[in-house]
Amino acid sequence: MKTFVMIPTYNEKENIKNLIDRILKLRIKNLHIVVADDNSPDGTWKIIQQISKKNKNVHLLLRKKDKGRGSAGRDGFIYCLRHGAEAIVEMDADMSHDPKYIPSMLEELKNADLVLGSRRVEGSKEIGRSLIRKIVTHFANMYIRLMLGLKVKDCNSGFRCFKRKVLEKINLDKLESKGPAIVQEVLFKAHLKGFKIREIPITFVDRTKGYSKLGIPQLAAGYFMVLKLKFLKLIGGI
Ligand SMILES: Nc1nc2c(ncn2[C@@H]2O[C@H](COP(=O)(O)OP(=O)(O)OP(=O)(O)O)[C@@H](O)[C@H]2O)c(=O)[nH]1
Ligand SMILES: [Mg+2]
Repeated sequence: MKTFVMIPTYNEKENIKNLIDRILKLRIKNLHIVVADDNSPDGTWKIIQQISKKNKNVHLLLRKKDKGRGSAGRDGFIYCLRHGAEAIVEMDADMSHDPKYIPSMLEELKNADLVLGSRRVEGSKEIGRSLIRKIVTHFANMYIRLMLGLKVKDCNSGFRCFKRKVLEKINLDKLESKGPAIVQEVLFKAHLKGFKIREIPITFVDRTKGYSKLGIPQLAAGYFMVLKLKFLKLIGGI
């Protein structure tokens, strides 16, 4: 099965090489990696470019316009579909998502259309997160589940594995979120299309290198986007 791992990056020079090495070490057959980098000022893209020169399965998608976690994710997904991906794994570059779970996610894809690496099912763990951050995530998760009528336990997981047909069906060109709310938007749209979603437990480790791009403005924009999605659904806009 042709599999693409899609990683959005912004200023991840301390993490990206290590992450790519660890994914390649899994030696998964027919695996490609595409990194959607927004022309990071720290030169992350140069590192990816160098690796891609030596390894034809590593691809750099260098984006210079329409920056943001959301549009980078969208373009990354479009790249995967155009290059014939049958399964697509989405993950962060900051080492919070351990590549060791990729084989189990791909295995679970036999029983589902979308598999989430979840922090909220039996066997999940979170390491290194402050209490305040855990509380914020807990309430964000409750709010999203309630507003969007989602059944899954971890609505905020950016570590997940899609069958090609899920990304084909959700109309990537029409995604609203320019920022990190794309994670919830894609999940919501997959849910509305009736795809089967399953969660597998992961141990999530807070980033130790580089810095988080998720601040209060991004969180607020995310809450607003959830409201907007609910409204669009009510008026039949999605
Ligand atoms: N291309 C692109 N990638 C981004 C952008 N913002 C964040 N990312 C990447 O998206 C992933 C998640 O971003 P993080 O900053 O770790 O945010 P988070 O995981 O939601 O929040 P933390 O839990 O605090 O780390 C990382 O791989 C980032 O490098 C952006 O504007 N453009
Ligand atoms: Mg992170």
